[in-house]
Amino acid sequence: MVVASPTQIHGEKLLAIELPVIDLSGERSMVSNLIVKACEEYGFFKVKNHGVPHDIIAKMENESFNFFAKTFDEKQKAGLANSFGYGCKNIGFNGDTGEVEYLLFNTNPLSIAERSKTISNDPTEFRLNHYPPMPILCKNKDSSSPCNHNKVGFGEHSDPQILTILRSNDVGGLQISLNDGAWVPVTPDPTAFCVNVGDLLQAMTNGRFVSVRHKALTNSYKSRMSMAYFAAPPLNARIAVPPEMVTPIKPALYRPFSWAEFKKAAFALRLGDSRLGLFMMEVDEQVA
Ligand SMILES: O=C(O)CCC(=O)C(=O)O
Repeated sequence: MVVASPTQIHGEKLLAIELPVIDLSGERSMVSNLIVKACEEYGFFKVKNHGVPHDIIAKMENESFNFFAKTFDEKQKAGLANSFGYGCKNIGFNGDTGEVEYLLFNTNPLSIAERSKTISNDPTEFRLNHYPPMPILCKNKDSSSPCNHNKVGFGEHSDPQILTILRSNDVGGLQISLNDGAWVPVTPDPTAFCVNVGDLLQAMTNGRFVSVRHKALTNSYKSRMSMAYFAAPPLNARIAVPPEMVTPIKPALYRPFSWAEFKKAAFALRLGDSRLGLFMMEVDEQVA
């Protein structure tokens, strides 16, 4: 069950959300049911006993800190982030910015293809995000109003792919948007992975699973480091809802499209824009 508990962030009380935590070492059908429930209710959940050895994650985190501690000139030698490389503050190609620096990697397609039939064996994206500490300058110290000016590291967005696997160090900052539009912080847990539904999975399930909007704020005195793997299908994959998920009560919400088409549309929009909106059926097209 999901419970919200108050967290104090620089004077302002926000409700932190306890996302469902799913133990992947459990019995398979039970794990599947829990994942479905979490995808329907929150679109976001944590997994433990994921099988990725702790020492590999720790090594990855150390190497990441070493990289981001280098000078700007050194970091730029990794190449530009327009394909795979280093980016700083600019997110995407349409003017979005945030207090974040990042490294984009190619994943090992062969290794992924060995494990999944759905996820593309085209190179997919792996991203390291570093949010340097941003001290909070509180101008009105004498005022009774709360001093809560955490900077936006990574602005509000949903992920376009099928799903994302996100891991962070023990520094909070991730927030998700609930149905009512309220933003709630997610408690960091470096031993778990967060999994979130992406836009494609929302379309493939006719809106049954939700692609949740999320953002990351900077911490005032500690670095947040997150790593995200974005699981996407092959470029020519046709994204369509299976007929059994379409009923007179729940007519098809989205018209079929290819991942290439969706990606192109996503790249032309701002980070926070709704991309699925472009692929929604008109009411008179919605036949069950
Ligand atoms: O750093 C985080 O927790 C969020 C990162 C994120 O949303 C992204 O890389 O798309």
